[in-house]
Amino acid sequence: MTVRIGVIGTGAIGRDHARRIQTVLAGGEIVALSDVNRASAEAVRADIAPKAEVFATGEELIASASVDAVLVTSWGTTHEQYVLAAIAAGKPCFCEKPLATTAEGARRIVDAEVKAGRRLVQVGFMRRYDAGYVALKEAVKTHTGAPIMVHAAHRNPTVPEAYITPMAIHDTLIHEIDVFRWLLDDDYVSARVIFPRKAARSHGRLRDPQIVVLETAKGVVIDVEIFVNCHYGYDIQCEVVGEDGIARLPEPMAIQMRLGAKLQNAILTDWKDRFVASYDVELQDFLKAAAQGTASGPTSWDGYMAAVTSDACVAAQDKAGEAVAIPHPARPALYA
Ligand code: NAI
Ligand code: ISE
Repeated sequence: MTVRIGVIGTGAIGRDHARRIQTVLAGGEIVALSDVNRASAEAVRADIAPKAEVFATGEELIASASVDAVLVTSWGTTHEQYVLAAIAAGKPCFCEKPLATTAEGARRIVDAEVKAGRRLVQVGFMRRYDAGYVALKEAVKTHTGAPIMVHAAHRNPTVPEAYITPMAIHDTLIHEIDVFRWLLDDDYVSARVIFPRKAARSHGRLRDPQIVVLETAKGVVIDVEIFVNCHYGYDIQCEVVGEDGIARLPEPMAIQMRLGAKLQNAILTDWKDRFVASYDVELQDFLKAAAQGTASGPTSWDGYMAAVTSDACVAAQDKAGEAVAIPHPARPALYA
């Protein structure tokens, strides 16, 4: 079966996901596009999916009988309305992170899906599909002994002017929030945020870099440096310290060169290249489940728990290093 897909939000990642569904993956076809900037949807149709219909609104796209499943790749603040509409229409929905920019919004999605009685939502936490993180999880499970600490860094070379201090949490750290919960099979109990001096390349509404310290229910302490004006490249680092040893996330493959009296390894600059393989695998997983009228992979519950943690981290940004407690709501049976 070919799953007929509609894409809402045809910017950087919407366009890239449309490309992979049209040209890389099996079992899906882009039949519908929508963007508040109609010209962007038209451009994706022209370049990638010439047979697709362009809809004036995301809601019309979701309601269309020609659409079986939906990709929500618009700005984070707009995800909730489209995911709720897809659930109401009974259509599988892949939603880019964050599921919603607040825990309240993510909870409404959980409640709607629970009411629908079946999984319809996959959240775009692609790191769970990354070969490096999968190998790291296996190494932690079988070799390092029980984890004690995690040291991590999430560095972007630059971000747009519209990217402001809380986005370092719900747009960027959200990946670490989800992947460490999965990697450690644990939940968070508190968050602290520490600000070093502001980097010169940052702008007025962005305090960058920042260090987030998360503590888990099992007592693991995780420190994550978020530095989104690091200038030199797109760099994701992670080291798990266990009772018996240490495991590190592998570096992306790069040819090592001896040139001009230097030993060199190129560093990537774009998230699109760093996680290209994991985006392919996560969306193939989505297409497979959508063909059965359901969803798999990271759940709305995972999206909600990430949002609960992210709310606490945003609150902690104003607490001068003080810890903010992270609640543990009861998990509905649908996500057992
Ligand atoms: P972008 O700004 O390049 O594209 C977003 C598009 O959504 C724009 O074309 C915009 O006009 C459109 N849009 C905004 N509001 C809309 C609405 N109400 N209805 C329809 N269209 C709307 O942003 P980008 O980088 O593509 O990010 C989109 C989403 O994907 C964000 O939630 C972001 O966090 C997520 N993302 C995830 C990544 C990952 O690694 N998993 C990487 C990059 C983005
Ligand atoms: C972007 O939206 C992503 O999701 C990237 O993976 C992340 O590294 C970046 O910081 C976000 O802005």
